This record gives sequence, structure tokens and C-alpha cells, in this order.
Amino acid sequence: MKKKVALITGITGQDGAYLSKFLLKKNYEVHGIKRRSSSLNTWRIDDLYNDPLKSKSNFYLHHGDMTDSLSIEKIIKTVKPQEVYNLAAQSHVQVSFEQPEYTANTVALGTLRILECIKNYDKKIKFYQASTSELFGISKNKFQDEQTPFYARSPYSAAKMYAHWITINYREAYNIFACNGLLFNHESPLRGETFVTKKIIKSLVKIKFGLEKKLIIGNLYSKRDWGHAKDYVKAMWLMLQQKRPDDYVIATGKQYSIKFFIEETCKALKIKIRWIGKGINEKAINIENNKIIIECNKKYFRPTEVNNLRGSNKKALKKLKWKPQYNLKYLINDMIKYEIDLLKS
Ligand code: NAP
Ligand code: G4F
Repeated sequence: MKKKVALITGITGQDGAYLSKFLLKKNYEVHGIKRRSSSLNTWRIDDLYNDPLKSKSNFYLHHGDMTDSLSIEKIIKTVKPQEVYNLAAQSHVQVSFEQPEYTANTVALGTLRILECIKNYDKKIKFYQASTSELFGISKNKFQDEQTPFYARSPYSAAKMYAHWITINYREAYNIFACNGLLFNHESPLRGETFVTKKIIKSLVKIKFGLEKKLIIGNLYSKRDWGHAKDYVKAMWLMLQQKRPDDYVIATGKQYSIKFFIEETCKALKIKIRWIGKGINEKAINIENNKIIIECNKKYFRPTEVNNLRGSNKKALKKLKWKPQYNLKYLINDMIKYEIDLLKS
């Protein structure tokens, strides 16, 4: 049987790496768009790219950029994919306040550029859009699902809102098989270093081994529904294997605060802490040596925050038969193990 061909934008990111591995295991030919940078940005996928059997490898990279429609068009026409997974984005919420225009260009217009190319070149291409729980913003609902109203709380979220709706519009207007995955936060050892889970784990592991003194953190009280990226890339693929295109919430249904995540990481690392102070002055002390090891700093607070995210995965469970395999404890231990191995090596 002829191999299926998939094109992934954002292949050098966390999800791009896990999705590539997932699709290669399913015997896909995988193509990815990477942007040119002066420093290497392929460390998450080097094991695939440097395959000793490279000549037989099903993995290919192409230079391109979400802000450059000519490169996108050329790659889609050359690769001729059956499935396109649009994962590329300026994906950091706080950075989007500093670079709102660039964020809108990559996230909102970047999505439009791909959809236009699919519309003009081959409407049979199936399209996955990396939509996000950030769209729910200040929802007061205990659980957010596919019916929960949106409320953008950052330039990132506003840009993703456009991408979400333009995906639905191209599905309805041009009959394109286009799906939005409203994915809640998902983490892994390959998570970018400035996202809160990776930052906490990296820093606390270094503190444990005496290589760092303090973790400086922002809002301890926002709550997130954290899953494992390994589970979430499977859901992306499942969406494109259905009879009809649709939009799905992907979440664990469990919710924890940043403070709880820190406490669980400390437990796993056997660091005993005690919290003191309030608000911006809240700190954690290492009980064994009485030293302050965690401090808050205004620098990491956002102009507008998303405080409460917890998804309902009922639709995904029923229609996609998708269920998360990994819980928070597994996630934390997986991330810790990776950091310790890295220090050892
Ligand atoms: P990530 O690690 O930040 O990866 C983002 C990817 O986009 C990287 O490959 C990056 O390339 C690429 N990129 C950025 N700007 C680009 C541009 N102008 N042109 C081409 N590529 C560009 O993000 P992730 O965690 O894997 O998330 C994947 C997608 O899902 C993103 O769209 C994100 O917004 C969305 N999402 C993520 C989560 C989550 O919790 N992880 C939840 C919901 C939605 P470089 O490597 O060169 O930087
Ligand atoms: O880890 P975060 O930066 O993730 P955030 O903002 O929820 O966004 C991530 O998940 C979204 C899905 O909901 C994706 F769409 C998006 O692309 C990205 O992957 O921050 C999580 C929470 C926030 O409330 C933030 O204020 O942690 C809080 N936080 C507290 N201290 C911090 C810090 N966040 C970061 N990055 N760094 C801190 O020092």
C-alpha cells in the first residue's frame, strides 16, 4: 500500500517532535517545515533526521516560514501531503504581549496562508489546526467544553481565535476537511524551557544538586489542566481519521495550581519546603537548610491572566475513543528523569 504523506508545520517544537515519531511508527512519510535560524533548532528531532538508514528514512525537512506564503505554497505543492498538521506558532502567551504583531502574523495569518493554499491547490488535503484552551480565557465554568464561549486574554489568544474561526470558515465555505483541536496544556521532557512546568522542574533539579540557588516564579495561583504531549499528538491524528471534520476539546479533566505542581515536584525530588509570606512576597524555604529556594517576581506576571482551565474530554472520549494514558505524577517523574539524565551526561 502507498504510504500516507503528512506535512507538519512547527516540526521542531515539542508537539512536532512527538507527532513525527507517532506518524513514522504508523508508516507515514513525514515532512516538516523548519525556519532558518542562526543557531540549530532541530535538537528535538535530530534522532529522526540523523537516522543511520537515512537513505531509507521517511523523514524530510524543508526550510520555510509561516510569515512567507511563497515558501508554504512551494512546500505544499512539492510534498503533496494528504494531511497537514499546523503546529507552528509563536506559542508563548507572555511573549505575545511583547510581540503582538509577529504573533498575529505567524498564528492568525500563517493559518490563513496554509488554508488558502489547500483551497487553491488541493481541497482533498485534510487539515489539523492547533487551537487552544487559551481561547476560553476567563471562563467561570467548572469544565470547559466545545460549547463554552471564548474570551481572549492575550494577543496570542486573539490570534488563535482568528485561526480557529478561519479553519471553521474554510471547512464550511469550501468543504475542506479541517479540524480544530482545542488542546489544554500538555507538557513533556521536550517542553520549551520558558513554560512553567519545564522551568519549575529544571530549576528544582538543579537546586537539588546544588547547581542553582533559587527558582523565581510568577503567579502561583492560576490553575491548569496538564496532560502529556505523547497522549495529545495521538488525538490530533485521530481527528483526521474520522468520517467528518469537527472540533474537539482534548484535556485530562483534572486541574492543579502552579503551587501544587511545585509541591509535587519537591516531593518527587525529596526537597522539604515551607511556604511563608503572601502575594508577591510569598516564598518557599528549604526546611533542611533554612534557605529561601523559591521567590515570586512581578516580571513573570501577565497584564491579563487566564486563571482557571479545566477541560471536559467527553466528546473526544465518545467520538475519537481517545483517553489520556498518563497522569500528573507520571508527567513530573518523566520530566525529572530527563533533567537528571541531562545533568549526568
Ligand atoms: P512550541 O514547542 O513552541 O513549537 C512551536 C513551533 O513553531 C516550533 O517548531 C517553532 O520553530 C515553530 N515556529 C514558530 N514561529 C514560526 C514561524 N514564523 N515559521 C515557522 N515555524 C515557526 O509549541 P508546542 O508546545 O509544540 O505547541 C504546538 C502548537 O500547539 C502551537 O501552535 C501552540 O500554540 C499550540 N498549543 C500548544 C499547547 C501546549 O500546551 N503545548 C496547548 C494548546 C495549543 P522554532 O523551533 O524554530 O522556534
Ligand atoms: O506554562 P505557561 O507559560 O503556559 P500557558 O500560558 O498556559 O500557555 C501554554 O498553554 C496554552 C494552552 O492553554 C497554549 F496554547 C500555549 O501555547 C502554551 O503552550 O503558563 C502557565 C501558567 C500561567 O498562568 C502563568 O501565569 O503559569 C503561570 N506562571 C507562573 N509563573 C508562569 C510563571 N508561566 C511562565 N511561563 N513562567 C513563569 O515563571
